[in-house]
Amino acid sequence: MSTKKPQPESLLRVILITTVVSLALTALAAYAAGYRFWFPDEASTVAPGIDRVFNIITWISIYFFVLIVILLVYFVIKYRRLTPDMKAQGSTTHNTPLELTWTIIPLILVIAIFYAGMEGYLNLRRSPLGAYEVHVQAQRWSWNFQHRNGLSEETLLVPVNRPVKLLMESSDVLHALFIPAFRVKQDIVPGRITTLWFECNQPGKFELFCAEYCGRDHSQMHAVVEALPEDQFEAELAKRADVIKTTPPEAYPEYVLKHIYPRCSSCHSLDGKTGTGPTWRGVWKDIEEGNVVFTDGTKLKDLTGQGKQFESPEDYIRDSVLNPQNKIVMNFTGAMPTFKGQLKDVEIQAIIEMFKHLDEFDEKGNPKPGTPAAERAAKAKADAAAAKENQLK
Ligand code: HEC
Ligand SMILES: [Cu+2]
Repeated sequence: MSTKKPQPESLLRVILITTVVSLALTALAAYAAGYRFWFPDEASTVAPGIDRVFNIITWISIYFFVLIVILLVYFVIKYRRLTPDMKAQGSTTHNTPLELTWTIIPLILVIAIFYAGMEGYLNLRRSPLGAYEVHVQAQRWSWNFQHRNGLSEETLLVPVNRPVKLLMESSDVLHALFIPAFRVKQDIVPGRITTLWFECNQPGKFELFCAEYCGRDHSQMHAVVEALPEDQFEAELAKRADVIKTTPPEAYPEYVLKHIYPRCSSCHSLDGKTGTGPTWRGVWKDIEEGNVVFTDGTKLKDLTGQGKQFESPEDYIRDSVLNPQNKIVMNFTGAMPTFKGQLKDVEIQAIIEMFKHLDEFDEKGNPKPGTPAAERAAKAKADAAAAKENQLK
């Protein structure tokens, strides 16, 4: 049997045909898959550009994958060993046009990809002048977003069609703020302020994650970005900053469970289960009676009273929130971050009220039937419905 040495011309023809076939296959797949089928909404000004670069790189990779696999299979079959005594043949060692082609085309491609990537990167690093600034505090395991008017929340309220700049700090370990719909992500490093900017282009609610997965509960650091049209944004900002002021003291427990507890919930449960921190179920009784024991063997009872470390049980709660490292509860570690500078005096007041009335709420933080809290909730619901009715008229 005569074994022909492959001719460079026939090889070139095969490669050319395969190239065209795989290009056609890739184009067909790209068309069938639809544009950005694997992504959430493009809700920021930079999102379309980032998706474009991502898609181009992905489809180039898919194209070369198809091309190489087809050629590979073709060559494996065509040049297989036909008989046991068949000898391996010498192959073409050099083909200048072919080598130039596979050097120059990829070179052009990677330069284009680098240019597109660098342009997008530089744009993301430099925030536009006059951006609306929000201070972000990341800590184990929650977010706090602080606005200039004093509003401090675990939801990130932002205006639509206006650049927003986040000034981000961490109270403890590395975190990373990631808003998939905006296609932005930035590490937060303890001891320095990192920044991130975006311009949201549509009203709505978007997910915010911590993308730093080296630690226990970064995956629990969910938050929501709420984007409002500029005119509504200012009004809502003012309204929310004042909610605690307009909340009557008897409604403090539900205020805390709704607005402050999300910042504590990753460590403190309401259902009696021990987490990173002690559960809050029934804890007021222990605090009031001084039955809390600390790691150094001291008992709260012996530390509470006039002139002692804690003036009163209430003072112990206040101190636990502001100086959590002061006294560590037995069987726990000093994992709690301080909330100094984040919670106003009135909010700490409210937290103390919440502890005292927690038995009126179930393990989800909803008022139990028949309690004053349930009556207030029913009344608030009726008021809201009436207000809506009025608005419709
Ligand atoms: C990262 C986890 C974590 C978060 C978040 C957290 N705590 Fe704690 N907390 C702890 C741990 C651990 C302890 C027990 C050790 C200690 O005494 O510091 C504790 C203890 C306390 C105590 C004393 C309880 C007792 O049984 O004596 C209070 C009060 C408290 N936390 C309130 C809060 C409030 C209010 C928030 C939210 C605004 C909060 N904590 C957020 C971890 C956390
Ligand atoms: Cu984190």
